Amino acid sequence: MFQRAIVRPPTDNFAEGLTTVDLGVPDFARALEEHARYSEALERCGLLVTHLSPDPRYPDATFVEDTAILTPRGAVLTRPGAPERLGEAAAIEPALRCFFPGLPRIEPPGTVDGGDVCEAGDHFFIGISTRTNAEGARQLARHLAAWGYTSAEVDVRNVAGILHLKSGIAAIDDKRLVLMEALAGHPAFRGYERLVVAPDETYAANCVRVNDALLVAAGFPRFEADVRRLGLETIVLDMSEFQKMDGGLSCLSLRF
Ligand code: CIR
Repeated sequence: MFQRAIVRPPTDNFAEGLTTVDLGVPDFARALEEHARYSEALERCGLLVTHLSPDPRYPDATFVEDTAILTPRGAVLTRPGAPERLGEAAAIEPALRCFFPGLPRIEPPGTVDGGDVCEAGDHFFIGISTRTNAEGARQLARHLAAWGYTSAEVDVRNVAGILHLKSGIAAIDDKRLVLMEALAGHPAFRGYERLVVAPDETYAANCVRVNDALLVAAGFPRFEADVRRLGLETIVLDMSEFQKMDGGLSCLSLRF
């Protein structure tokens, strides 16, 4: 069960962040509104939410998930793979140290974005992407192993249409995974119950299990219907403005 979350609302220069998609310029007022609804949803799931100040030095800083890996046994400060985002780890470090006094970090030349790390119970999938390199993945795996967790690497560099591993997968729990079609047959996911997302709904694969609920993005009716059949509370959230900046539901919070 999660008890807390950390979020950081977007800044008014949010549209200057990185993006690979061609969905238009995000509307700042609407992004703020969507972020507020998202934070409320976390509260509805029983979490105490820490709201950090918007940080105009980093237009992508609202995607706090990329800056740390939080587990019940310890946390690791990442080293984001995009040079423009490197400073975000130091920016969030003091807030994280309040909760995780021992906070090892990914050291150069390693890079890790939290969006590449998917926790499924005591096992972690670590994506190798344009943001997370092999050295970063190895360092993270060592920290996780020291805490008794296992991990497996999943190379997503040749998977079209996703920025991070978690753009294409999510763990509902330690036995059930949501997977984009292109990753459904990957050997790392053998043995799991798989909910496969149709290619035209791939964005929906980035859903987030928070206690008894699953947060899903609005606008993906087939995925939503499949999720409702799982019997979990389903909270549907508008993510239009964050999607324009390559962001999904998981990236907007750190949960622990
Ligand atoms: C970026 O390109 O880094 C941001 N615009 C989006 C980051 C999304 N983060 C995530 O999926 N964990």
